[in-house]
Amino acid sequence: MNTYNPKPEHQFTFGLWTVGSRGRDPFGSEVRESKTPAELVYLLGEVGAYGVNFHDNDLIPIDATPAEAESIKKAFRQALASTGLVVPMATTNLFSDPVFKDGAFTSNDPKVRAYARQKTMKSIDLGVEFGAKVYVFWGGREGVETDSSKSAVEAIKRTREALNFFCEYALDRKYDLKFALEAKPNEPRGDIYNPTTGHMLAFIETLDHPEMVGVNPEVAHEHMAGLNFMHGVAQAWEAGKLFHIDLNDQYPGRYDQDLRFGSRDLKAAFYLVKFLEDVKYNGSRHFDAHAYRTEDYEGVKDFARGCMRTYLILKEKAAQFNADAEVQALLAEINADDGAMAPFLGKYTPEKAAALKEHAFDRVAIAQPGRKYERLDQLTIDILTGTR
Ligand code: GCO
Ligand code: MN
Ligand code: MN
Repeated sequence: MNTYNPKPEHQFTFGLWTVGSRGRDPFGSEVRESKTPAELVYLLGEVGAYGVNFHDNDLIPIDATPAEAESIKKAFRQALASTGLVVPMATTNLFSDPVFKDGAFTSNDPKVRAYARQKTMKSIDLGVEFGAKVYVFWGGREGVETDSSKSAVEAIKRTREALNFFCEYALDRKYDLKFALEAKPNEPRGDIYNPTTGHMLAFIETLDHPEMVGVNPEVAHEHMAGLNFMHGVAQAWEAGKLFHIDLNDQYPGRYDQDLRFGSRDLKAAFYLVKFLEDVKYNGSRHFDAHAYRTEDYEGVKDFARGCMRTYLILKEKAAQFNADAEVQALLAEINADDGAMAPFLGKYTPEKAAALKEHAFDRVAIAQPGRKYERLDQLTIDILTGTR
């Protein structure tokens, strides 16, 4: 009997900002008391997480003195040692402070752009100090409310210049670090540049060191844009760019909800988990989600356990799908290939093109058979609902 207990090999991670969220929203203040980073590590240890990620200011407040910073780091390090949690990823908060109200790397003010680079370098140092191997860039404020204010082309150039700078910085410092770019279409800005994972993938190829840079796709962000998340993840994977992933859930067309993983679109979550497991994705499964505002910290633990449990349930369902004889027979039938078209497919040659142009296709006959996808989808639903 599978107990769906999280284990280190599952690489389940949470951000300090996720379980540490105090439930503030645009219409209401905090509902949960504040917890220190060390306390949050113990909470994550209790629910069975493997790792914890942080923004620089989740760990060390923006105006902490050097002495305060040292004592916070000491308590955090002790909590990591006693729980066995690791820090696989770190990132910079370039969105909360008023200085970033018009963005960081894309701000129209060069002082802000320079300060953002300074803050990011220090934050990279902090992440590396705790062992992070992946460094995420989420440009939450890199956008506009009015396109009168900023050149969209200039914004891309500024972002490129900043990322090239950090790649050189990491190389210079001999850091064992990869960068992962996280797209989001909007919120907190009216529109954010490079709004989807696909945009990010194209942008990465224009950098000086594209090999150091991949993506960190997030379920909610692609669902906000009305996209099929798994397809974006698959494209990133196929390009060798899936360096990290942010798991949560989201109703399309709504504000940024950060729901517990799998709690909204179970079927989409199933195809995603099945994809990650089928291709043997070997990175963190990071839950970038928040507990409902209705919860106390017991509810936060329920939320965190729920994210991991749903992932493991869906992983089991994916294995069941792969082992199901009827499903596999249907898939074999759907993908049947008698080799007759081999001379026409594959790479281009002038002879192949000429032969293909001459070939007579019986278009009407080819279109006749049904594809049996209704049956296949219902089998998937039966598996997912535990009916099969
Ligand atoms: C959001 C984002 C953030 C980032 C985080 C790490 O919608 O607020 O998903 O949670 O993932 O800043 O870069
Ligand atoms: Mn998000
Ligand atoms: Mn995220």
